[in-house]
Amino acid sequence: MVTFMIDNQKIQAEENTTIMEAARQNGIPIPKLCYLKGINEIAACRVCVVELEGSDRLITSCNNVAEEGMVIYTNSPKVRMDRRRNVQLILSQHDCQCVTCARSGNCSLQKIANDLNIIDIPFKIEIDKRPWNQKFPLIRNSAKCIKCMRCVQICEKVQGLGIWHVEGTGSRTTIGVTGHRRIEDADCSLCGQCITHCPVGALRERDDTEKVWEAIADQKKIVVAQVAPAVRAAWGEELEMEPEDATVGKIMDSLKRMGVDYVFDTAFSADLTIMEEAGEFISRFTNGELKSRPMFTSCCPGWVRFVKSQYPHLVRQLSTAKSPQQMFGAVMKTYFAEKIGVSPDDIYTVSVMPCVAKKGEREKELFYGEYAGHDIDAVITTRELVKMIRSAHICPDTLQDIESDRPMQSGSGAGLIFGVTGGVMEAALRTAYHTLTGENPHADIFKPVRSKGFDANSGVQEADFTINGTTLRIAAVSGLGNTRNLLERMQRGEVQYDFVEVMACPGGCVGGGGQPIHDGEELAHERGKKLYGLDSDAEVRFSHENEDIAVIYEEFFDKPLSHRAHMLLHTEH
Ligand code: HC1
Ligand code: SF4
Repeated sequence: MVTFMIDNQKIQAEENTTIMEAARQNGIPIPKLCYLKGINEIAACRVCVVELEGSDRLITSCNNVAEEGMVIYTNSPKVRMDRRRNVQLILSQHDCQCVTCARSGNCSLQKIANDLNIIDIPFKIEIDKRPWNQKFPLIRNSAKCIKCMRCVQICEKVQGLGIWHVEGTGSRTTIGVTGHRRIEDADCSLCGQCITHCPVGALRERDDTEKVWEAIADQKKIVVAQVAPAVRAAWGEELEMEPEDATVGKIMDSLKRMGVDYVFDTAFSADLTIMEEAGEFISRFTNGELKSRPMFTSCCPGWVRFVKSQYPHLVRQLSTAKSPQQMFGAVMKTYFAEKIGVSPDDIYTVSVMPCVAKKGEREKELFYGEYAGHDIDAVITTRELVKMIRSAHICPDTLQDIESDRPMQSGSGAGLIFGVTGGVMEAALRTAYHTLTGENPHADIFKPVRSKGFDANSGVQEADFTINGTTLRIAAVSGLGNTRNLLERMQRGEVQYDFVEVMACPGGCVGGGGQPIHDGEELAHERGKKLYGLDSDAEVRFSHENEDIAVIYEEFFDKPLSHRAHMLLHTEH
């Protein structure tokens, strides 16, 4: 332990604790912009400066450790002057048009500038405005970039891709796409982690809300929406709702009030995915095709983009089952269109997802009879959903819990846990067990694949399960850096698996790149617990026991892996 003073308060901390962390533990917040624990501790912004008695120069608190006998001031006149000047310098290179910024009201720079009462910028304004492909799902606005390096570090250290790099030096330092490529030619997985870790509005998703409003206003279109599992675990955060109040039923109500005609829960099509994927796994596992082991899940489009660019030889090992988003779109434009007696062309499908890569996934085509189009017409993120609720002037307090529409109404607990790392695997094993043994396991026996907590560097869960005398070797991994490590270990022959689940975002979809942003605070684990709670309270916890799934097979698909199922529910990657 070391003992020292911060702001005239005697403090004790473990050795090697940074000044910032020791202050935080004692209720003394030190402002920061670039710092991200364990990922970005480079003091690029110099907002966290503090004064050390006996030293002429101010020091940064994020990367200097507290030492015995230090006397530190976090808010002395010298500190305040320097901190203000540092923020003013950052503002002199920042497009300060806050009212039209996607992050207005949730911007760390706006907050610190306000906190420090900065009302003028006494420096020459120099904004770096570069062109960007506005059609790409990930949008970068160089004029807002504060060169904090968080995007560079997250993409490199956590996602193992290194799409961003530093260009230039001194006041001309900026961030660009590595290799001076265009973003569409880089290997961006569209995981969106650089967006959720950006402290300002330099990175965001492409806004697709106007497309949805236009479809709603179009009298000829029947707008049919689906809501992903992980959205319910996070949407209330930005609306300051209590977690227990922010139910999926209220999302359904908000969509209906905006003018959406039909609303559905993606948990239904997650169950459909399980029926197809568990069937596919058992067939691949039992036909002795050793070369195609392990089979990889394919419902996460960030992972699919990653494997295609980084490990193309593994693409054939992806499950051919479409993701729940795409399956639901296909079902809405065929089975559902027939049910309500309209043509697929009249249906406009919208999905509400915690994800940016889903905007890329929707570009895949769907052909059905005369129809040539897409499973999904528009994808909005959880953040865009909240913006639509706000722009429709809907007061969250007035929302009611309403059910999703019929006939694809119910989703099982297994479908709900798709939104958290390990959940797809658990759901698939529950149904595979039933297929192999003819009976249900206890719903929680595959719990070992659940993540124990959020840690960007330990996102792999491994387990062996013996069913009917056959042992299955399973892994579930989240975060693309962790995924790369796992694939390398597999290629070196250090580990062998039969079935592997991969989610691009740390923690799974609950930590998705389209979820509400809390300035680098990781909420994936907390949100995941909410989905596990919904699963354990669910009446139906097995995809194969979902009665609406039984009906759709009976009326339309016949059985898993049938010809029609292959046409509509499977894809080539
Ligand atoms: Fe996901 Fe999925 S779980 S990928 O995270 O398989 O986005 O929630 O909708 O499609 O169900 C996301 C979540 C989501 C799909 C499902
Ligand atoms: Fe990297 Fe993901 Fe951002 Fe793409 S979206 S640049 S892969 S962090």
